[in-house]
Amino acid sequence: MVFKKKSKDKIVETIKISRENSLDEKYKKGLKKSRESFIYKLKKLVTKYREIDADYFNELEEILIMSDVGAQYVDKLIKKIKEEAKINNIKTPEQSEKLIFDYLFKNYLKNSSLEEKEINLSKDKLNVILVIGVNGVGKTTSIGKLAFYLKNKNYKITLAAADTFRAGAVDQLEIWSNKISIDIIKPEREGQDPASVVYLALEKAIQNQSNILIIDTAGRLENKKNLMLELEKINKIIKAKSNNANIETLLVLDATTGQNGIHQASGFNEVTKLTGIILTKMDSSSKGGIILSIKDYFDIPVKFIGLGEKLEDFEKFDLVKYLNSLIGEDLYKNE
Ligand SMILES: Nc1nc2c(ncn2[C@@H]2O[C@H](COP(=O)(O)OP(=O)(O)OP(=O)(O)O)[C@@H](O)[C@H]2O)c(=O)[nH]1
Ligand SMILES: [Mg+2]
Repeated sequence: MVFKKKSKDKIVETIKISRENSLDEKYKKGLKKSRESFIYKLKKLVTKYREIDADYFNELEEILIMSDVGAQYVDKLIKKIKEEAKINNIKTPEQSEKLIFDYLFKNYLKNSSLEEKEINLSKDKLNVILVIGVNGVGKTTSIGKLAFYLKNKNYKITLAAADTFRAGAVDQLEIWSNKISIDIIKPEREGQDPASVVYLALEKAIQNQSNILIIDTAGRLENKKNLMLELEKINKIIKAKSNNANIETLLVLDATTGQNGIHQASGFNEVTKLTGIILTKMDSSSKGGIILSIKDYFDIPVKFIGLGEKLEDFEKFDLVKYLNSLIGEDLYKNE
């Protein structure tokens, strides 16, 4: 049998397409619960209402709030849909649905492009990623996943175990570093000042020419004064020691905690400048709308999402894949 040799371009293209397909699948699987709660209910409105009347809008409001889109955002959205429906003479729930999706899409982007929402990493200088958030949201797990994700993109990574507060936290991060085979800087003694671990880790990351240093911190309930002091100290050291590094401060939020996440984001945002959010446990949540709500409220983009407990259940946040997965149709495309 004679096989026709595929051109290199064609093979590269095939690999690209299959990677994209598996990414789409990952999103669809991870957002299954949210999709079921959101779109199935929305579809019910289509059979229930012939026209978009006051009852329709009341039910729509309830569905959006139950999906954690957030009351303030839902208000804005419903007003906009009513306006647009009037202007464009839209009468049916089917037509209204498309207006809703388009509004969600456009409002997420507001004044910026899709690319601007990505993590800012340079290969020419050190990048420091500081990971913060309250207890148990998935900081340490996300750091393991993020390190794995970035290592696969050929970055050299060092981890800093600056959670010196909880017994076992350092070991937990070390397990990840062993699994992925990357360097980790640990405290020399229990209860050591986290800022001093950051100091050592920066030295080490510069010395071993890492591209990225990812810093794990202790989970805390927002005791603002202490938090502020500690983050201030850590930030000062990063600025002083890191030779003008790119600094990303990522807040980890647990999607299952719903609107409480907004409250947490607000607390941390007052204390330190957040550059992005890692939203974990999307697979366990049926309230995927939280992403839209956070973006609308703070204009802080979700940069990564956790889609399960495995190392590879973690992806860069992609608005198109997210909305398509939530809607259950490939309605939008990445240009
Ligand atoms: N299903 C699911 N579980 C997750 C995800 N991310 C984290 N978890 C789980 O959440 C739990 C807490 O994760 P940790 O990484 O220890 O959270 P943490 O924020 O570091 O916790 P503290 O250090 O105690 O503040 C673990 O059982 C993780 O497996 C996710 O995306 N999906
Ligand atoms: Mg932790």
